[in-house]
Amino acid sequence: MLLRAVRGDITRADVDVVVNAANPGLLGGGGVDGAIHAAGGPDVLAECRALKAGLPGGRLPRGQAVATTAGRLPARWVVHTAGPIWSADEDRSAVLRSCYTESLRVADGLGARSVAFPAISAGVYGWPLEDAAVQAVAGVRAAAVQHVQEVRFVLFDDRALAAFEAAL
Ligand code: AR6
Repeated sequence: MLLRAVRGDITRADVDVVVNAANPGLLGGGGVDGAIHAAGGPDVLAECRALKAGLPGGRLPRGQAVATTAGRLPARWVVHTAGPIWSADEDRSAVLRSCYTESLRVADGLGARSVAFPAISAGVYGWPLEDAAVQAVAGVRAAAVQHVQEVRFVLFDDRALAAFEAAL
């Protein structure tokens, strides 16, 4: 797998799979989740609703991942994962790494060759950016894949890009 970091808007990424930093309720939100649903359109939300109906308690456990098609996005699929909320008292980093490993497992199962990730948990969920980047790279490197050849971290600003470049 080739791993690289670029600056940009993930909704415009020309890849097979875009990973969404969602929440366990799966029905959209702010940040990158809001941007993916806005750009992807109502079909993505409708598929999320259907997936949610099949989950225990209607919730996706943090660190796990599910796939929908990508609606109007250039990508073919969106893989939705719910990151952990940052805690200074509890080490939740295994859950954050799992978001990356599980998302890649799901993407690989779809036959995806290229996957774009945002900086999961590094926005609303408050994870310190430098460590979010370290966990992201570790989570990706822990994945065993057959089809995925490229993992692209698509970062919204220069600070996030610098953090991921350092982690890589
Ligand atoms: N492209 C790439 N990165 C983006 C984009 C974009 N279009 N928009 C934002 N980012 P966040 P979280 C960056 O808050 O911390 C939602 O309400 C952003 O700058 O989107 O996992 C969900 O529904 C930051 O670096 O995700 C959940 O409730 C990174 O994406 C909650 O927020 C992640 O920020 C998830 O919080």
